[in-house]
Amino acid sequence: MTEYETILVERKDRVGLITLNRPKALNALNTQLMNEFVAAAKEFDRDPEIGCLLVTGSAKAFAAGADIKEMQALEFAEAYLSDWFTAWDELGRLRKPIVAAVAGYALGGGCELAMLCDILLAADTAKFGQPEIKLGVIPGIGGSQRLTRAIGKAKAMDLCLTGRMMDAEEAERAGLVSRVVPAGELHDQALAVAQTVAGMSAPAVLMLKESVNRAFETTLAEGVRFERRLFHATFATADQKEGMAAFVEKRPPSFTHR
Ligand code: CO8
Repeated sequence: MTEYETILVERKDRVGLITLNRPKALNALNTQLMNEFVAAAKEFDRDPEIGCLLVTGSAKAFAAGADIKEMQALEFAEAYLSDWFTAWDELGRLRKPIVAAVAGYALGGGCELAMLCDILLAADTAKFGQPEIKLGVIPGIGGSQRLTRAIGKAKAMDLCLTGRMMDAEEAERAGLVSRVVPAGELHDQALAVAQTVAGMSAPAVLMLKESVNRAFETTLAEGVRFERRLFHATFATADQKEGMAAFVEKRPPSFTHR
């Protein structure tokens, strides 16, 4: 497996684990980290032995945002012409589900990275925010869009315009995260969630992710039609036969991901 400097990469059965690893900078997302992260995530996405990705940081920070020291001297033309930080968009195009396990700070680009994932688990120490306004800029990796879709306009405006942080309990109440767990249990619980997903039929998992995401891109009628076509398509898989036979025979299914 490729060697990286800013992330740690491990396989845990069918789960591909990526740990952000710039502890001295609270996992600030610089260009190197972005390139390494996206490369590792794409490698897992292509790997037939991997069914789900898991992304995490440290106890103190998931990621404290894009690297301010790297951005400080950037000029408009340079940022615009290089389409700076565009590689993060590729993460949103991966087909396998990504679980984010967030402890500590998830700010700015860190919150945006978490929102690019599909299932968000938060430790009770997690703090989310889009503090870019305090630096004289605005979110740039989709924060103003994904946060608004996740928690609604009122709270998104409040968070983005004041730059305040929201704790894990508020994030769960607002619908940004699906579960809050004690910090000491975050890793095990997130891994268990990722392993559960990775153990499901891979074709069904990919169709499901695609179908849920379609809800953000289309009308209800079109979305339901899209889902129905994929539902019909699941009957072409061996896993549908196995899953339903296992239910009838009162045994656990053994999916072949075909
Ligand atoms: N960038 C660079 N370095 C950082 C960052 C960051 N975002 N966050 C923390 N660090 C560094 C600090 O500079 C410090 O380094 P050093 O020891 O060398 O001085 C080290 O990490 C530890 O940080 P602190 O001493 O500040 O730790 P505290 O516990 O006192 O505070 C905080 C923790 C509250 C998280 C604080 O560090 C902080 O406010 N960080 C900045 C948070 C922020 O503003 N994030 C948003 C960044 S902007 C952004 O993400 C825009 C994304 C859009 C990009 C779009 C591209 C197209």
